[in-house]
Amino acid sequence: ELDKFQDDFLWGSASAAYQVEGAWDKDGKGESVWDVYTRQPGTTFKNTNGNIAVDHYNRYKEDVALMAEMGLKAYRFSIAWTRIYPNGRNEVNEEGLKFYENLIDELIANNIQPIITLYHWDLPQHLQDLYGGWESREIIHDFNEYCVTLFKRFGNKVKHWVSLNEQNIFVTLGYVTAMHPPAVKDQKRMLEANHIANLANATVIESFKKYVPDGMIGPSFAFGPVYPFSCDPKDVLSAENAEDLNCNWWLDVYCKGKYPVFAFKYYERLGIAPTIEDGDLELLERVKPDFIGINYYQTSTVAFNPLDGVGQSEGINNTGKKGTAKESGLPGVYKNAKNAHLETTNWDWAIDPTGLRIGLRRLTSKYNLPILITENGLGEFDKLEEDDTVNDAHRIDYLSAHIKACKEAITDGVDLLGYCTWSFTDLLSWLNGYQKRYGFVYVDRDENDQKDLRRIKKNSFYWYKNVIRTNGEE
Ligand code: BGP
Repeated sequence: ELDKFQDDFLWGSASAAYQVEGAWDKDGKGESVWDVYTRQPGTTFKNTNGNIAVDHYNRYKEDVALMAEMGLKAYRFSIAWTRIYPNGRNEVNEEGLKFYENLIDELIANNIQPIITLYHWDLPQHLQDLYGGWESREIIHDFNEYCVTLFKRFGNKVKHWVSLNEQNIFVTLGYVTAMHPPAVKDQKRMLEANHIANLANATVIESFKKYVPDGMIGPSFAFGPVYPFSCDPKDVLSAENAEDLNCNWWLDVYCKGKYPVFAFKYYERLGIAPTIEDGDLELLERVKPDFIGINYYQTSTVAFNPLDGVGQSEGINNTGKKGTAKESGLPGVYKNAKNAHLETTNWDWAIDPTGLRIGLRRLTSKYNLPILITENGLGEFDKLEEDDTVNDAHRIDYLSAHIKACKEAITDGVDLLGYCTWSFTDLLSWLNGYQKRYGFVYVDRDENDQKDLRRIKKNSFYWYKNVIRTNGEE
């Protein structure tokens, strides 16, 4: 017999500003690094960008009406820093604040709790140009000012906040694989920028407690629990390495204020460990999040990799053709391996609901904090039928299996606050354009043709509506 979801469980769905809003230059908005990056040909799939995205900026009322029809309890969205501070600092743009105020009020009027993400990758370009963005400690002050502006303005209405979305992804893709702006390949710079992001994260969490003492805040981490390829101790050790470098490197800092010993030593041996200044560790140890946010899509399986073995590659498939992800690894440390027990999506992401239960338990044993699933979902090609239906049974199967895993994890003792699917409407996938869809609501557009951006409810819309209505008992 499994435990029930708590009565105030946050059945939600999520998005991010750049991926849905469009209106990239409207009402005083400044340019973000993504506005600029996507203008360079070849940076994204078929050169798609978020200039119009799914036009949520102009259609937010229609979108919230659909959320209300579904009975959604929570909607996680991000605020574009460049709408609030067009240059990232100094001058506040009231029109930007007004847009989010209207959205928040619309959500609350429909009994939907807003969950605000403070940073979902759309850094003001001006700060990138001025001092190198995340590579300068000046950003700590600017990010904090921006956040405090939002805490003061919305803290009385909004109780759940996410500080940084997937710091592990934006620093790795930004500074190691060069697939996100600023598209640099330099591990040392990644580790420095990452340390500064840790300090910024802790600083805004500390501010939050002052301005919104009755709220909750935490970072969202892209969590891929690691499995050893086999029980060969060499594979098991490789999995320990990967877990330390790819998970604990962030989670230990967020939750314990410490870098994991093996990983730090490893970077020290390479001469690239981050520069720790006086007071840094005190700050990181002093500040704890109220919950851990996790974005869960898949587990990773790793095997032994000899010193002359496979090296770092982009390792991803952004074509939608199964089996095209490249091999990737760190020589002498680990390499990624295919898990024969798991099916994958067309983008080679392993489908693993049990991995979610395992991950939730690992986090609970290690950090013992409440957890909010801030993203989980299936990216697929969806087909709009002539009768205006979308049969996304594969998505229903995926989500339903993951919700069951949540229930099992709760029964195991995990303190789970809520579950946000990625995503509510279809939206822009950073590197995969518009063909990789995640929504409950189909949006009629493709890579370079906006068509009419019409919203059409997929079958999963009605299914999730019932999940919410029955509090997960369906
Ligand atoms: C997460 C991001 C989201 C979203 C999602 C799906 O990493 O936080 O913004 O994009 O992944 O990823 P993708 O669009 O690459 O399929």
